[in-house]
Amino acid sequence: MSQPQEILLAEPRGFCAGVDRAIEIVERALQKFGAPIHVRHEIVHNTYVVNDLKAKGAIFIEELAEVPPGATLVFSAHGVSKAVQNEAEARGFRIFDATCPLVSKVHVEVAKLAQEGYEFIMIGHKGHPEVEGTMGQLEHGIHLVEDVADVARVQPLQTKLLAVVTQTTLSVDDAAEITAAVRARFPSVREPKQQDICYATQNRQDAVKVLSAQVDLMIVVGSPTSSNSNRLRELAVKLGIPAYMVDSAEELRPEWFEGVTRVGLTAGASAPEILVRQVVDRIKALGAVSVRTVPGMEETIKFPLPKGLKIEAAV
Ligand code: 10G
Ligand code: SF4
Repeated sequence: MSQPQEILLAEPRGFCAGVDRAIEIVERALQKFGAPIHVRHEIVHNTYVVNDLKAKGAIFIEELAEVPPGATLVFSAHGVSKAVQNEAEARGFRIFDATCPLVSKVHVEVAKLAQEGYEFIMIGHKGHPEVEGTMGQLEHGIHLVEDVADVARVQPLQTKLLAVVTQTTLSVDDAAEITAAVRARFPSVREPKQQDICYATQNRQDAVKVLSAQVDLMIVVGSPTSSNSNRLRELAVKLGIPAYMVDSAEELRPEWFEGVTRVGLTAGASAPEILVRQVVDRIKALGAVSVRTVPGMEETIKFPLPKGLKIEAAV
């Protein structure tokens, strides 16, 4: 007789501090200024979150030309280039910047080192908005590498003042391997004091590593556009566990759970807990009998809201 099926929940999972803050910025802007609030790019890469904010009056756009004069505009958590920032200011919008402070920190570092004459090698995924935003802090001098093979091809103009920066949501292990290849080719390259991959990415990947040793299937809640969610699924697969990413409980397929005793469940940094709860209910309906959390790193970090959206002190 087969054993009863159990669900093991990863900890931490789901929303990070940057996502919490970004969503709160849009919600507070809606409360304070009324609908519509325009948001450049999906505030975070999650279908549920975007649809929920749309229902409350947010309008998501990619081009600033789509935003009417005088409108309130929010930049997504992934950050924007200097060109986008300058254009938005020139068009006179009321702007709230929901760029995660940990992404802004990378932007500041790039600007500071560029002043000192540095050129950059950026490790990241081509076309991702965070990569466009970070590379777009400078007009030139940032070279993108996506993998170890790219490191052999990259051609900086000089190698004396060269620094590495990375996207915040990369695979920690892949980034370490690519950084090692950069170091091998350019031994004097400057590396970030603390890696640019953020605490939330690191903690969610660490939790998947712990969970993968205990389960025979991994489900990741996240949208297809979410880089960090994709990395969680890939990591479980690399560790030898069949893994699927779902945007909602409806996407779960009964055949995935056949013969499975322990199901691991996690969620990307942009995936809300309500979806995790719905996935748990669906897996239970398919036959799982118990749920338990596998304890992991506790997260207490919280970022302040921008000026103008903080709750005003009562007078
Ligand atoms: O993982 P990515 O960068 O695709 O973004 P996300 O919206 O799915 O999750 C939150 C992470 C960021 C805002 C990037 S710093
Ligand atoms: Fe910020 Fe990290 Fe969350 Fe990105 S994944 S929004 S860098 S905390």
